[in-house]
Amino acid sequence: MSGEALAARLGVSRAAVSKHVQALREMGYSIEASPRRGYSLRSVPDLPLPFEVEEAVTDPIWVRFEGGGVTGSTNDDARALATGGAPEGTVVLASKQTGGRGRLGREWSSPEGGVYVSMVLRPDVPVAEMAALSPCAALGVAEGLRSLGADVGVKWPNDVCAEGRKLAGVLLELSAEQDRTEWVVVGVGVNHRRPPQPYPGAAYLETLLPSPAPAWSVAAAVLDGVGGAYSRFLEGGFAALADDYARVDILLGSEVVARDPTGREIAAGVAAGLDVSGRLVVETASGTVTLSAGDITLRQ
Ligand code: BT5
Repeated sequence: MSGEALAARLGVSRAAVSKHVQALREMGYSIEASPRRGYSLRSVPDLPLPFEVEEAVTDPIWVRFEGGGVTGSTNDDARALATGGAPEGTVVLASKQTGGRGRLGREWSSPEGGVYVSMVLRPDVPVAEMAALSPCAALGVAEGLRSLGADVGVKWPNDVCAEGRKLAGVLLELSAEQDRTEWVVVGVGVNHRRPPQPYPGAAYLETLLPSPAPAWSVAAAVLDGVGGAYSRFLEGGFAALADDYARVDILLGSEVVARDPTGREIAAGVAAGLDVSGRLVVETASGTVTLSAGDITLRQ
Protein backbone atom coordinates (compact mmCIF):
# COMPACT_ATOMS: atom_id res chain seq x y z
CA MET A 1 0.00 0.00 0.00
CA SER A 2 1.37 3.43 -0.85
CA GLY A 3 2.32 5.87 1.89
CA GLU A 4 -0.28 8.22 0.47
CA ALA A 5 -3.08 5.64 0.69
CA LEU A 6 -2.04 4.70 4.23
CA ALA A 7 -2.00 8.35 5.29
CA ALA A 8 -5.47 8.92 3.82
CA ARG A 9 -6.87 5.75 5.39
CA LEU A 10 -5.48 6.58 8.84
CA GLY A 11 -6.10 10.31 8.65
CA VAL A 12 -2.47 11.24 9.34
CA SER A 13 0.33 12.91 7.38
CA ARG A 14 2.77 11.06 5.07
CA ALA A 15 5.54 11.97 7.51
CA ALA A 16 3.63 10.32 10.36
CA VAL A 17 3.23 7.13 8.33
CA SER A 18 6.94 6.96 7.68
CA LYS A 19 7.70 7.61 11.37
CA HIS A 20 5.37 4.79 12.47
CA VAL A 21 6.77 2.40 9.88
CA GLN A 22 10.22 3.08 11.30
CA ALA A 23 8.96 2.45 14.85
CA LEU A 24 7.39 -0.86 13.75
CA ARG A 25 10.67 -1.90 12.11
CA GLU A 26 12.49 -1.20 15.36
CA MET A 27 10.05 -3.56 17.09
CA GLY A 28 10.96 -6.33 14.65
CA TYR A 29 8.34 -5.96 11.91
CA SER A 30 9.82 -6.47 8.48
CA ILE A 31 8.33 -3.81 6.19
CA GLU A 32 9.59 -3.29 2.67
CA ALA A 33 9.27 0.06 0.96
CA SER A 34 9.51 0.43 -2.79
CA PRO A 35 9.10 3.77 -4.56
CA ARG A 36 6.39 2.56 -6.95
CA ARG A 37 4.54 -0.12 -4.98
CA GLY A 38 4.64 1.46 -1.53
CA TYR A 39 4.94 -0.46 1.73
CA SER A 40 4.52 -4.18 2.14
CA LEU A 41 4.47 -6.15 5.37
CA ARG A 42 6.84 -9.13 5.07
CA SER A 43 6.77 -10.58 8.55
CA VAL A 44 5.52 -10.00 12.07
CA PRO A 45 7.97 -10.52 14.96
CA ASP A 46 7.68 -13.69 17.00
CA LEU A 47 6.79 -11.77 20.18
CA PRO A 48 3.66 -11.50 22.30
CA LEU A 49 3.05 -7.88 21.26
CA PRO A 50 -0.16 -6.35 22.64
CA PHE A 51 -1.75 -5.37 19.32
CA GLU A 52 -1.12 -8.80 17.76
CA VAL A 53 -2.51 -10.56 20.83
CA GLU A 54 -5.53 -8.26 20.93
CA GLU A 55 -6.32 -9.13 17.30
CA ALA A 56 -6.05 -12.86 17.97
CA VAL A 57 -7.97 -13.10 21.26
CA THR A 58 -11.66 -14.00 21.06
CA ASP A 59 -12.83 -13.91 24.71
CA PRO A 60 -14.49 -10.51 25.32
CA ILE A 61 -13.29 -10.40 28.95
CA TRP A 62 -9.85 -9.15 27.80
CA VAL A 63 -10.18 -5.42 27.28
CA ARG A 64 -6.79 -3.77 27.69
CA PHE A 65 -3.36 -5.01 26.49
CA GLU A 66 -0.04 -3.67 27.76
CA GLY A 67 3.68 -4.50 27.59
CA GLY A 68 5.10 -6.96 25.09
CA GLY A 69 8.84 -6.39 25.56
CA VAL A 70 11.25 -6.96 28.44
CA THR A 71 10.14 -6.27 32.01
CA GLY A 72 10.99 -7.29 35.57
CA SER A 73 7.82 -9.27 36.25
CA THR A 74 4.46 -8.96 34.47
CA ASN A 75 2.82 -9.77 37.82
CA ASP A 76 4.41 -6.67 39.36
CA ASP A 77 3.28 -4.56 36.39
CA ALA A 78 -0.26 -5.97 36.57
CA ARG A 79 -0.39 -5.44 40.36
CA ALA A 80 0.58 -1.80 39.89
CA LEU A 81 -2.14 -1.38 37.25
CA ALA A 82 -4.71 -3.16 39.45
CA THR A 83 -3.84 -0.98 42.44
CA GLY A 84 -4.23 2.05 40.20
CA GLY A 85 -7.76 0.97 39.27
CA ALA A 86 -7.23 -0.91 35.99
CA PRO A 87 -10.40 -2.77 35.01
CA GLU A 88 -10.95 -6.52 35.06
CA GLY A 89 -9.61 -7.92 31.82
CA THR A 90 -6.39 -5.85 31.81
CA VAL A 91 -3.51 -7.90 30.39
CA VAL A 92 0.26 -7.37 30.69
CA LEU A 93 2.51 -9.26 28.26
CA ALA A 94 6.28 -9.78 28.09
CA SER A 95 8.76 -11.60 25.87
CA LYS A 96 11.36 -11.80 28.65
CA GLN A 97 11.42 -11.14 32.40
CA THR A 98 14.46 -10.18 34.42
CA GLY A 99 12.79 -10.96 37.77
CA GLY A 100 10.17 -13.62 36.97
CA ARG A 101 8.66 -15.04 40.16
CA GLY A 102 7.20 -18.38 41.18
CA ARG A 103 5.31 -19.11 44.38
CA LEU A 104 6.84 -18.42 47.81
CA GLY A 105 9.59 -16.21 46.45
CA ARG A 106 10.94 -18.84 44.07
CA GLU A 107 12.36 -17.90 40.70
CA TRP A 108 10.61 -18.37 37.34
CA SER A 109 13.27 -18.56 34.69
CA SER A 110 12.05 -16.20 31.96
CA PRO A 111 14.45 -16.02 29.01
CA GLU A 112 13.55 -14.78 25.54
CA GLY A 113 11.45 -17.34 23.69
CA GLY A 114 8.94 -17.73 26.51
CA VAL A 115 5.51 -16.18 26.78
CA TYR A 116 4.78 -14.28 29.99
CA VAL A 117 1.33 -12.90 30.67
CA SER A 118 -0.51 -11.52 33.68
CA MET A 119 -4.23 -10.83 33.91
CA VAL A 120 -6.16 -8.56 36.25
CA LEU A 121 -9.42 -10.08 37.51
CA ARG A 122 -11.95 -8.66 39.93
CA PRO A 123 -14.13 -11.64 40.89
CA ASP A 124 -17.07 -11.00 43.16
CA VAL A 125 -16.29 -14.16 45.14
CA PRO A 126 -15.67 -14.61 48.89
CA VAL A 127 -11.97 -14.85 49.74
CA ALA A 128 -12.55 -18.36 51.12
CA GLU A 129 -13.44 -19.59 47.61
CA MET A 130 -10.35 -18.05 46.05
CA ALA A 131 -8.20 -21.17 46.54
CA ALA A 132 -9.99 -22.77 43.59
CA LEU A 133 -8.84 -20.02 41.27
CA SER A 134 -5.33 -21.48 40.96
CA PRO A 135 -6.43 -24.88 39.59
CA CYS A 136 -9.09 -23.04 37.59
CA ALA A 137 -6.40 -20.92 35.90
CA ALA A 138 -4.11 -23.93 35.38
CA LEU A 139 -7.02 -25.74 33.71
CA GLY A 140 -7.62 -22.70 31.50
CA VAL A 141 -3.95 -22.59 30.47
CA ALA A 142 -4.02 -26.32 29.70
CA GLU A 143 -7.20 -25.96 27.63
CA GLY A 144 -5.70 -23.03 25.74
CA LEU A 145 -2.50 -24.93 24.93
CA ARG A 146 -4.51 -28.03 24.01
CA SER A 147 -6.44 -25.90 21.50
CA LEU A 148 -3.09 -25.37 19.73
CA GLY A 149 -2.66 -29.15 19.53
CA ALA A 150 -0.33 -29.80 22.49
CA ASP A 151 -1.02 -32.85 24.64
CA VAL A 152 -0.73 -31.26 28.09
CA GLY A 153 -2.15 -31.97 31.54
CA VAL A 154 -2.49 -30.14 34.87
CA LYS A 155 -0.62 -30.90 38.06
CA TRP A 156 -2.27 -29.49 41.17
CA PRO A 157 -2.23 -26.76 42.19
CA ASN A 158 -0.69 -24.58 39.51
CA ASP A 159 1.40 -26.48 36.97
CA VAL A 160 0.81 -27.40 33.37
CA CYS A 161 2.91 -30.38 32.36
CA ALA A 162 3.76 -32.43 29.29
CA GLU A 163 5.81 -35.59 29.03
CA GLY A 164 6.36 -35.48 32.81
CA ARG A 165 7.98 -32.04 32.62
CA LYS A 166 6.83 -28.55 33.59
CA LEU A 167 5.64 -26.57 30.60
CA ALA A 168 3.90 -23.67 32.33
CA GLY A 169 3.32 -22.30 35.82
CA VAL A 170 0.61 -20.10 37.32
CA LEU A 171 1.20 -17.52 40.04
CA LEU A 172 -1.88 -16.04 41.68
CA GLU A 173 -1.66 -12.92 43.80
CA LEU A 174 -4.56 -11.02 45.33
CA SER A 175 -5.59 -8.15 47.48
CA ALA A 176 -8.61 -8.58 49.69
CA GLU A 177 -10.23 -7.18 52.77
CA GLN A 178 -12.66 -9.05 55.02
CA ASP A 179 -15.01 -10.75 52.61
CA ARG A 180 -14.33 -8.72 49.51
CA THR A 181 -11.66 -9.39 46.92
CA GLU A 182 -10.26 -6.17 45.50
CA TRP A 183 -8.21 -7.67 42.67
CA VAL A 184 -6.54 -10.89 41.59
CA VAL A 185 -3.53 -11.07 39.30
CA VAL A 186 -3.13 -14.37 37.47
CA GLY A 187 0.40 -14.70 36.07
CA VAL A 188 1.25 -17.39 33.55
CA GLY A 189 4.68 -18.31 32.22
CA VAL A 190 4.86 -20.68 29.25
CA ASN A 191 8.10 -22.21 28.01
CA HIS A 192 7.66 -21.80 24.27
CA ARG A 193 10.93 -21.89 22.30
CA ARG A 194 13.59 -24.26 23.56
CA PRO A 195 16.61 -22.16 24.60
CA PRO A 196 20.23 -23.30 24.06
CA GLN A 197 20.33 -24.21 27.75
CA PRO A 198 16.94 -25.72 28.66
CA TYR A 199 15.78 -25.30 32.26
CA PRO A 200 16.17 -28.58 34.20
CA GLY A 201 12.88 -30.45 34.20
CA ALA A 202 11.20 -28.04 31.77
CA ALA A 203 9.10 -28.91 28.71
CA TYR A 204 8.92 -26.60 25.66
CA LEU A 205 5.73 -25.97 23.73
CA GLU A 206 7.34 -25.81 20.28
CA THR A 207 8.41 -29.45 20.61
CA LEU A 208 4.82 -30.50 21.37
CA LEU A 209 2.95 -28.73 18.57
CA PRO A 210 1.92 -30.26 15.25
CA SER A 211 2.75 -26.96 13.51
CA PRO A 212 4.70 -23.88 14.67
CA ALA A 213 2.79 -21.21 16.58
CA PRO A 214 3.95 -17.61 16.88
CA ALA A 215 4.32 -16.18 20.40
CA TRP A 216 1.28 -13.91 20.05
CA SER A 217 -0.95 -16.89 19.20
CA VAL A 218 0.33 -18.75 22.28
CA ALA A 219 -0.53 -15.72 24.44
CA ALA A 220 -3.98 -15.49 22.83
CA ALA A 221 -4.61 -19.21 23.41
CA VAL A 222 -3.65 -18.83 27.09
CA LEU A 223 -5.93 -15.80 27.48
CA ASP A 224 -8.89 -17.50 25.78
CA GLY A 225 -8.33 -20.64 27.85
CA VAL A 226 -8.16 -18.78 31.17
CA GLY A 227 -11.06 -16.49 30.19
CA GLY A 228 -13.24 -19.51 29.42
CA ALA A 229 -12.41 -21.40 32.61
CA TYR A 230 -12.87 -18.22 34.68
CA SER A 231 -16.39 -17.55 33.36
CA ARG A 232 -17.43 -21.16 34.05
CA PHE A 233 -15.96 -20.76 37.57
CA LEU A 234 -17.93 -17.53 38.17
CA GLU A 235 -21.15 -19.20 37.03
CA GLY A 236 -20.91 -22.47 38.90
CA GLY A 237 -17.89 -22.45 41.21
CA PHE A 238 -15.17 -25.09 40.89
CA ALA A 239 -17.91 -27.77 40.66
CA ALA A 240 -18.65 -26.46 37.14
CA LEU A 241 -15.04 -27.26 36.15
CA ALA A 242 -14.65 -30.57 37.96
CA ASP A 243 -15.28 -32.87 34.97
CA ASP A 244 -13.04 -30.87 32.66
CA TYR A 245 -10.33 -30.80 35.32
CA ALA A 246 -10.53 -34.56 35.87
CA ARG A 247 -9.95 -35.15 32.14
CA VAL A 248 -6.53 -33.45 32.24
CA ASP A 249 -5.56 -34.20 35.88
CA ILE A 250 -2.20 -35.98 35.65
CA LEU A 251 -2.18 -36.85 39.37
CA LEU A 252 -5.53 -38.64 39.41
CA GLY A 253 -5.12 -42.24 40.63
CA SER A 254 -1.35 -41.91 41.13
CA GLU A 255 0.77 -42.35 44.23
CA VAL A 256 1.78 -38.89 45.43
CA VAL A 257 3.70 -37.25 48.22
CA ALA A 258 2.66 -33.77 49.36
CA ARG A 259 5.12 -31.47 51.11
CA ASP A 260 4.84 -28.08 52.82
CA PRO A 261 7.15 -25.16 51.87
CA THR A 262 9.83 -26.41 54.28
CA GLY A 263 9.91 -29.79 52.54
CA ARG A 264 8.16 -31.62 55.35
CA GLU A 265 5.91 -34.46 54.19
CA ILE A 266 2.24 -33.63 54.90
CA ALA A 267 0.53 -36.54 53.15
CA ALA A 268 1.36 -39.60 51.09
CA GLY A 269 -1.14 -41.75 49.25
CA VAL A 270 -3.26 -41.94 46.12
CA ALA A 271 -4.51 -38.67 44.55
CA ALA A 272 -8.28 -38.86 44.23
CA GLY A 273 -9.03 -35.63 42.36
CA LEU A 274 -10.18 -32.25 43.67
CA ASP A 275 -13.13 -31.41 45.92
CA VAL A 276 -15.69 -28.69 45.08
CA SER A 277 -13.36 -26.05 46.54
CA GLY A 278 -10.47 -27.06 44.29
CA ARG A 279 -8.55 -28.75 47.13
CA LEU A 280 -6.56 -31.91 46.48
CA VAL A 281 -7.98 -35.11 47.97
CA VAL A 282 -5.41 -37.76 48.94
CA GLU A 283 -6.37 -41.25 50.16
CA THR A 284 -3.71 -42.15 52.71
CA ALA A 285 -3.24 -45.29 54.81
CA SER A 286 -4.80 -43.47 57.75
CA GLY A 287 -7.75 -41.94 55.90
CA THR A 288 -8.66 -39.14 53.50
CA VAL A 289 -6.63 -35.92 53.64
CA THR A 290 -7.70 -32.72 51.87
CA LEU A 291 -5.00 -30.19 51.00
CA SER A 292 -5.43 -26.52 50.18
CA ALA A 293 -1.73 -25.89 49.45
CA GLY A 294 1.46 -27.84 48.96
CA ASP A 295 4.03 -29.17 46.52
CA ILE A 296 3.29 -32.55 45.01
CA THR A 297 5.70 -35.13 43.71
CA LEU A 298 4.65 -38.27 41.88
CA ARG A 299 6.09 -41.45 43.39
CA GLN A 300 8.18 -43.42 40.97
C1 BT5 B 1 5.16 -21.32 39.41
O1 BT5 B 1 5.70 -21.29 40.68
O2 BT5 B 1 5.15 -22.26 38.70
C2 BT5 B 1 4.59 -19.98 38.96
C3 BT5 B 1 5.27 -19.42 37.75
C4 BT5 B 1 4.58 -18.16 37.28
C5 BT5 B 1 5.38 -17.41 36.29
C6 BT5 B 1 4.62 -16.28 35.68
S1 BT5 B 1 5.43 -15.57 34.32
C7 BT5 B 1 4.33 -14.25 34.28
C8 BT5 B 1 4.12 -13.87 35.73
N1 BT5 B 1 5.15 -12.97 36.17
C9 BT5 B 1 5.91 -13.51 37.14
O3 BT5 B 1 6.87 -12.93 37.70
N2 BT5 B 1 5.47 -14.75 37.43
C10 BT5 B 1 4.32 -15.10 36.60
P1 BT5 B 1 6.18 -22.56 41.49
O4 BT5 B 1 5.14 -23.62 41.48
O5 BT5 B 1 6.64 -22.02 42.79
O6 BT5 B 1 7.38 -23.11 40.65
C11 BT5 B 1 8.64 -22.49 40.66
C12 BT5 B 1 9.68 -23.58 40.45
O7 BT5 B 1 9.60 -24.04 39.10
C13 BT5 B 1 11.10 -23.09 40.63
O8 BT5 B 1 11.50 -23.20 41.97
C14 BT5 B 1 11.88 -24.03 39.72
O9 BT5 B 1 12.12 -25.27 40.37
C15 BT5 B 1 10.91 -24.32 38.59
N3 BT5 B 1 11.10 -23.44 37.41
C16 BT5 B 1 11.55 -22.16 37.37
N4 BT5 B 1 11.53 -21.67 36.13
C17 BT5 B 1 11.07 -22.67 35.34
C18 BT5 B 1 10.79 -22.78 33.95
N5 BT5 B 1 10.98 -21.77 33.09
N6 BT5 B 1 10.30 -23.97 33.50
C19 BT5 B 1 10.08 -25.01 34.33
N7 BT5 B 1 10.31 -24.95 35.64
C20 BT5 B 1 10.80 -23.80 36.15
